[in-house]
Amino acid sequence: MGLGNRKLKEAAKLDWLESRQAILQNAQFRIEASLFYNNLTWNKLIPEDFKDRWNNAESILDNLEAGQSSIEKYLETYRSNFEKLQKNTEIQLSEVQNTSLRVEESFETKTLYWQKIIPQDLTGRLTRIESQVKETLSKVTKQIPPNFVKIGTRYFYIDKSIKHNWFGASHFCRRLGDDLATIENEQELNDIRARLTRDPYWIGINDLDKENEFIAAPTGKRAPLLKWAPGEPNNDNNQDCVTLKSYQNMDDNWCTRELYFICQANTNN
Ligand SMILES: [Ca+2]
Ligand SMILES: [Ca+2]
Repeated sequence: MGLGNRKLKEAAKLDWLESRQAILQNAQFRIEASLFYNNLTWNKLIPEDFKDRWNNAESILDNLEAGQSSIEKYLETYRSNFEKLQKNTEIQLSEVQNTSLRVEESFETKTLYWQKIIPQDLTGRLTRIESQVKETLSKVTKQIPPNFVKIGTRYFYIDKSIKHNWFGASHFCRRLGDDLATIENEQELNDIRARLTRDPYWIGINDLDKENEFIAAPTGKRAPLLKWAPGEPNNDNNQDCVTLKSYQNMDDNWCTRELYFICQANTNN
């Protein structure tokens, strides 16, 4: 082959190489440009403090998860405690209800028992009984004063413990609602004398107002019966009040003497 041809071939090769080189450069440029623009894009898209913010967000998320876990644990404990409390409350309520039921049953049983043994008209019956008792008591106390004995048809109090002068004795009888005794007839006189044990006794007769005019103190009138012991009344040194003895009929005596006495029951008042 001639020199000219060789040169042409070399030139063609050189052109080819140059063209390839140009393509390569172009490609390299495009790659570099692409990288450059990609970096720009990423730099635009990803903020500079991305890592810090990411870490911070992760940290917050961790805390939130931990917090949520705590809350769940708390809620679980709360639910458990609440259930226990509810259960205890139900048990207590049940116990209270049972107790209440037992009390009501017991009360009902007792009420029924009392209703059976206590008559329904108890108050009415009691009031009637009280009224009858009061009436009977009133009659008895009017008719038979306490400590009095029946002699004949009348009642007498024959004192055996306290001594009084005639006036004190009269006062004593009046405090009982009665008077010193006057004697109405000989039978009564004998019956009273038979009961005397601590002679002498005052009776309700005197001549204080007018000498030798013996009156019955309760009435102020002449004594219904005057039955004197022998030699009486002698008004010995001014004797104006009358005594009676078991072994002796009436005798005028000194009113100031301290003696036992006989009261008569005034049953008519
Ligand atoms: Ca006298
Ligand atoms: Ca006398």
